[in-house]
Amino acid sequence: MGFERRNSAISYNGNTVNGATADISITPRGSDWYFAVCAVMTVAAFSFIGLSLRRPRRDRLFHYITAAVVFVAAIAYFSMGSNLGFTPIAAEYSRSNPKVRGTFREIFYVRYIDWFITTPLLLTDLMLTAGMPWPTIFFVIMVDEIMIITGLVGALVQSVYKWGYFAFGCFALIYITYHLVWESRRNAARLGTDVNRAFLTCGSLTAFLWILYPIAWGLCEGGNVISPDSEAVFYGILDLLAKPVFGALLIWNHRNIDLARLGLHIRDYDSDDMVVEKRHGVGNGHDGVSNGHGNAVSNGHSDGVVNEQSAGPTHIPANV
Ligand code: RET
Repeated sequence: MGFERRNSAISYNGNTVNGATADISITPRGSDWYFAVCAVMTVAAFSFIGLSLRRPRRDRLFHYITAAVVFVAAIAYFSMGSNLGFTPIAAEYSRSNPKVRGTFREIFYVRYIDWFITTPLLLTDLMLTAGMPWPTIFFVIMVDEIMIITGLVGALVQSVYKWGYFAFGCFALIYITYHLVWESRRNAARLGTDVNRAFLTCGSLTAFLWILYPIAWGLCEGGNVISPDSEAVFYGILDLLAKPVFGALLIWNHRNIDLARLGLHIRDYDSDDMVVEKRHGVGNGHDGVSNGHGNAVSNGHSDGVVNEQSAGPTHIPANV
């Protein structure tokens, strides 16, 4: 190509791990792509945090959940770009295509660690938007964790039994999809047109994308049909859509939705009547809807200790 390739992560970290050498593995181009996705995730993470600072602390729930998702993804993508976070696994199927010919395929288990942390957060984002009760959210997350772990174990198994794990994972995904497209959708529809629109936008994106993940798995870790570089692109595009794009849509759609309408009653010291009452002699006039700067000063620990005697029904406006 006429220029010196500077990404030497693969030669640096090598393909030999746990006593085996992955001969079906990413090339420097795959590594470049992983690093590029890492960069996008990082920029998205700081953007979501930046946006959160424009809101009062008690309105930042969706910013924080979504920022956590992309921070975790950024680190997973850093690992994969660096040719780390994988183990060589003997491929069940030997292919003649030179791109996937070989004995040991590079299996990135770090992907599943990422998903184990981030998919419950994405489901929380969605199901809180739909105003679902927490026991339902809890159980759907448990099923989600079964899905991710069966995918991981299946990817690490080299015999045909890997498809058994895959099948468990697919059942779990069917259950999750049912909850999103049926139960949560119906619940969101009752909460108003703007909540409904927020849920439909993000929920349908999720339902569509999540179904593509097992297809990618079948072609990559499962069937060894497409190369690790193509695997990087396939999962990479899915992850970009499912995390930063999903997150931006979610945060945008939530801009005018009061969390109380979703059944979320979040209190902040600045808007807590009892605390304001105690403090108001000090003349500290922070209002709950200010930009959040200076909140750190106003939530001194002495304020946090609520004086039982003052816990009467007196309502003093937060912005006295
Ligand atoms: C696996 C294999 C086992 C069967 C199924 C899977 C589904 C995975 C999904 C992953 C979603 C990941 C997301 C990541 C965040 O960005 C584990 C591939 C059904 C749906 C959304």
